[in-house]
Amino acid sequence: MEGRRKFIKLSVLSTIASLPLTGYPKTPFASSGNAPVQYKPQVLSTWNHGMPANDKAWEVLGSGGTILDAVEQGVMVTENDLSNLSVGLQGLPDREGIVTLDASIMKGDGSCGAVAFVRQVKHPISLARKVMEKTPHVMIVGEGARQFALSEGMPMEAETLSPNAKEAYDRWKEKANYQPIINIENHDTIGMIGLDKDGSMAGSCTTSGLAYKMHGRVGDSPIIGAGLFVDDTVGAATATGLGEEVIRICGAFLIVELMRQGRTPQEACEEAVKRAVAKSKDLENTQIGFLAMNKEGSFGAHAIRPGFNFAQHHQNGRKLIDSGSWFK
Ligand code: SD4
Repeated sequence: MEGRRKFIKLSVLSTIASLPLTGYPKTPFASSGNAPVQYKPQVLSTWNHGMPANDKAWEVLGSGGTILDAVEQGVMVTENDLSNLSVGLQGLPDREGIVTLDASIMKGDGSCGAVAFVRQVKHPISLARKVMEKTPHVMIVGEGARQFALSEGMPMEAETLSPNAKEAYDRWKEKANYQPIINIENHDTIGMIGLDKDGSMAGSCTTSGLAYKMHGRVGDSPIIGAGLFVDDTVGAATATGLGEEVIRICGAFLIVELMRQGRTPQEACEEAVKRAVAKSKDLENTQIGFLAMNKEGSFGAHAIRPGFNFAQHHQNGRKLIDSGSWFK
């Protein structure tokens, strides 16, 4: 069991491809202890690909959309991005060469929906929203989720790997051993959390999950409380990185509960990272990044190791910010 777990960690960490670097302004993150900065409305997203996703979310908010519309349509940009190998149908497949997607969406009033282990669905985030709005359930998985998407007339795609994913998968199949690349940078799950001018919050999280995972593996991203949690009486949090380690500590829920008890978003993210570090079975090969915002519009982020960043959009601008980390 331990061997298999390690294999999965090593295989994903070794095979994630980079997005092209862009010319976004970069800002080192002010860690806890600094005076809190607050923005309302505000949209935050994980990684570089959060910049175009935030742009879309902002546009949706500006044209009268709700914060839920904004976080859905924002991450759809990433789901559509053919250069992205970790979100959407163009992402890296599992060990059998099959792309399976996970996504969740949540409103600050506790409404939520999720899909996991779903194939062929172009926009899993929209399917998660349909689960939330059109069914009595929170999560639908696998073939049932695919059937639901078909019955809703959602866009579907044939099950062929994108050229980039196929090339990476073919390369992966040639080797039995992988060297981990510990410093995961700019190429991961997108988690987005947003706050509108009236204080309503929503979040979304969508991913193709760990590359070369076992068929049927589900990560933290579609699990409410692990990869995403939103309570607009307190705040919102999302996670990226090795899902098994996030699920173990109920990462996003933990951060929101810590904020409820009075921690700042930054302090809450740092505490969650500490918990993950304490529980980790293989710290040297693990990366997790957390991103949080409270209902006042203060924000925070923290990761196990350097390399995690997040995109921020508010009325005074848009930027990419480097997160602090437990390992320096
Ligand atoms: C998962 N947290 O499936 C997601 C994917 C990710 O680095 O963020 N991978 O575990």
